[in-house]
Amino acid sequence: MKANTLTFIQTKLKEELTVLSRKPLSEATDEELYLALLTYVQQRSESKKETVKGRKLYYISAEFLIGKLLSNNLINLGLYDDVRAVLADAGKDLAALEELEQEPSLGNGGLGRLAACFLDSLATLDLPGDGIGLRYHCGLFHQNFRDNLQNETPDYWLSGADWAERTNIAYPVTLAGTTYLARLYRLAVTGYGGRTNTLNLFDLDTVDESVIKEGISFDKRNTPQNLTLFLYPDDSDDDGRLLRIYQQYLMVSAGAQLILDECEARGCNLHDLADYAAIQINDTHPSMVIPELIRLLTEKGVAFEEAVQIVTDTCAYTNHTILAEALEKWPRSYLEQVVPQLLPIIERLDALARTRTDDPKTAIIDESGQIHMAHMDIHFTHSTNGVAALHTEILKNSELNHFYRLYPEKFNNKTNGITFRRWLLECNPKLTALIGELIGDGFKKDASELEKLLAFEHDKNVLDKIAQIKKENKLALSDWLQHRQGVTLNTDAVFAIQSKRLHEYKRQQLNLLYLIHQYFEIKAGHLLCTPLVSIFGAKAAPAYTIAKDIIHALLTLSEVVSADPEVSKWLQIVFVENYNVTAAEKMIPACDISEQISLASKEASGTGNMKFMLNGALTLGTMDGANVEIAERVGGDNIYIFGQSSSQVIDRYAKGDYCAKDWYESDPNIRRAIDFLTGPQMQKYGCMENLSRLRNELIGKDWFQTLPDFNAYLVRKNQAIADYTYNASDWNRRALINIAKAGFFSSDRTIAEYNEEIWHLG
Ligand code: 26V
Repeated sequence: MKANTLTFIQTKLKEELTVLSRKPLSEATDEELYLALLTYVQQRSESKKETVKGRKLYYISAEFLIGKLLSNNLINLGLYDDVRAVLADAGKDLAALEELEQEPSLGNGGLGRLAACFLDSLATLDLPGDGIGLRYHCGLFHQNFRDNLQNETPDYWLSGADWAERTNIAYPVTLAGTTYLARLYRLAVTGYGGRTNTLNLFDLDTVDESVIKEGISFDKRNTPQNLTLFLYPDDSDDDGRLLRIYQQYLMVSAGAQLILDECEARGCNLHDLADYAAIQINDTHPSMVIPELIRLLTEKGVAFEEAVQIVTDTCAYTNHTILAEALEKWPRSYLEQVVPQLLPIIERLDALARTRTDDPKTAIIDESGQIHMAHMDIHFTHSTNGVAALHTEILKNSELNHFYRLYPEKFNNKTNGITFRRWLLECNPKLTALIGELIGDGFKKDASELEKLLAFEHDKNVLDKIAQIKKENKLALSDWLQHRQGVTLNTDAVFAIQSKRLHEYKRQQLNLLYLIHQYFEIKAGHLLCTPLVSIFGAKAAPAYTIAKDIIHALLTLSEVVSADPEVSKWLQIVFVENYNVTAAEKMIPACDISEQISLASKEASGTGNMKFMLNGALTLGTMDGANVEIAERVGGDNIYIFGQSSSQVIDRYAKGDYCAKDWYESDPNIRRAIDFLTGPQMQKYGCMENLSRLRNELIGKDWFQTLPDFNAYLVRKNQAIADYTYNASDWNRRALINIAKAGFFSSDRTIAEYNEEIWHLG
C-alpha cells in the first residue's frame, strides 16, 4: 500500500514535470519541482470540493494571514511524508522548496491569523465555509531595520508562484460615481482530512505596482491603480481614510454580489437568504456589507423592512477590540463622497434603531455626523460576540453595556482558538512525533486527547525528551536567524519571546524597562541565574510614532548590550526582522517563557499565548484576554501571573487618577531605567529625538500603566528564570502540563461552538 502511494505520487510529479520542463525528477530545478507540486496539490484539493446543500458560511474579513501554503496543504491532504520521501529519493529536499515560497502578505496580526485558523478548521470539520477578502498586491509592508529604526518597503509577495486562480468572474462596484470591475480570485483551503473550501479574494485588473514611489508611498487619489496595493494604507490624512472606505466597499459589494449569485444558483429566492447563507463580519472593516446587502435586495424587489430582517437573520458580528480608537467611525461626508448609494440606507437604519431606543450612545449616526460601524453591526445582526470570556464580560458590562441592555440575547462569547495543524504538526514536527508515540495520533483531530499526556507527568524519560526537543528547536531558530540576519543565539540560555503587533497596550515597553534594569544589575555584579535571550518580533504601524520609538529603543539597547562583553555573556536581545507567520513558526517552538504582558482589560484575547503554550512554553502574563482561561486550565502553579487585575485597571481609568510621574519619582529602579533611555550608552547608538520622546511619554503619560506593574513583572520574571535554572525537571513537567491542557484552544473547538450557536451550517 505504502509503496503504491509513493509510486503514484512519483508518477504524478513526473507527469507535471514533463509538462513543465521535460526533465526527470532528479534533474529538475527546485523552482520546477515547486511548480509541479503546486499543480499536483491543486488537483488533489480540487477533488475534495463538495456541493453545498444547506446553509453556507461566508467569513468576510479585511485580513487572512494564511502563511505559506505548500507544507500546510501537503499535511492537510495527508501527503507530506510521502512527498518528502519521493523527493529525498531523487536527492531533493522539501524544506528547500518551501524556502522558495513567498508568504502571502494578506494580514497584520491576530485578527487575520484567526481568520486563517478558522478557514482551516471549517474545512477540517467538513463544514461549508468560504472566506471573502481582498487580494492586496503588497499587503502589509515588509519591515527591515536601518540605523536601529523600522524601515518599510513594499512586500512584492505576488512575484512568486501564485496559489490563487484568476477567474472570469467580475462584479461591477460603483465608487464615487465610477464603476469598477472587481475580479474574483479563488484560493483552495484544504482541511485536515476534511473537505476543500474557498478563499475568495477580489482585486481590480488596473492596479499597478509601479505607482509606488519612495518606500511605501503612492498617490492615494489614483483609485484604479492603487485600490488593492496595500493592507491598511496610512490613514493619517483624508485621502488615506477615503482609500480605506474604497477598499472596504469593494470587498463587501463584490462579496455580497457573490453571495447572492451563489445562493440564487442553489435555488434561493432571496426571501429565504438566511436559509442559504450565514455571514460573519470580522470586526468592523466589512460592516458596510449590511447596507449593501439591503441595497441589493431592495433593488431586486424585496421591501426595505423585509430586507432589513433578512440581513439581520443572515449576519453576525465579532468584536476584536475594546480600544475606542480602533472602533471605526467615519464622517458622514466620507461616505457621501465614496458610497452615496449607501447613505439613504444607513439613514433609514439609524432612524429604525432610534425607534428601538432613545439612548444617544447607541446611535448609528451621532450628533456630530459620525457613522459608528460597530453600532450598525449590533443593531442589524443577530449575534455579537467577544473573543475571550473576560473580553465578552467587559463588552457586556462596560464598553457595550448600552447595547447589552437593549439586546442581551445577542451577546455571546466565543473564545478564540488556533489550528493545531499549523501550530503544532507543521511548526514542531519533533514534538508532534513524540506526542504521537505517547498517546497515538487521535489528538490531531480531537485536541482534547492531549490530556492523555498527563499520564507522563512524572516520567523522567518523557520530560527529558521534551527538553531535548526544545533545545533542538532553539538550535534550529539560531541557524535560521544566522542565515537571515547574521545573529547566532546562545542556545544554552533561557528564551523569553514577545512576538505580536507593536502597540503600547501590549507593553513591549515594559519588557524594555525590565531589560534595562537587568543591564544595571549585571553591571553591578548581580547576575541572572542563567543567561537570558530576549527575542522580539513586531511590526509598528507606519504612522504610529511611539510604537516605532519603542522598536528603536529595543534595537538600540540590543546594540548597547552586545557591545559590552560583561553584559552580553548574560543577556542577548534580538529583534527578528519582518515578523510574520513564517518567522512565528520558527520562534514559537523554541520558546521557554511566553510574554503576554498587556495591560489587563486591553487584550481582547491573544492567540500567540495559545501557540506558545501548545509548544511547551510557560506563560508570563497578566490576567488579560485568554490568559485568564489558560490560567484556569493549567492552574496557578503552571503559569506566571502578575500585575493589576482588569477591574483595578478599569477603576483607575474611571477615577482618572493615574500619575506616571509619581511612580517615576518614587521608585529608584523605575527612574534609573527610564533615565537610561536618554543616557550616554543609548546616545552612542540611538537617536535622541526618538529616545527622549519615549522617555517623556513614559513619565508624562504612560496611558497603559506600565509603571505600576513594573515591580510585579520584575519579580515574576526572575522567579520564572530561577525555576527554569534550579528546577529543570519540574519546569519540563510544567511544560508538559501546558501542552496537555492546550486542547481547549484548538480552533476546531471554537468553530464547533460558532456553528452550534450562531451559524447552523450544512
Ligand atoms: C487596530 C488598530 C488600528 C488603528 C490603530 C490602533 C489599533 C488598535 C487595535 C487594533 C485591533 C484591530 C483588531 C484586532 O486585531 N484585534 C485582535 O484580534 C485578535 C483575534 O481575535 C485577538 O486575539 C487580539 O487580542 C486582538 O487585539
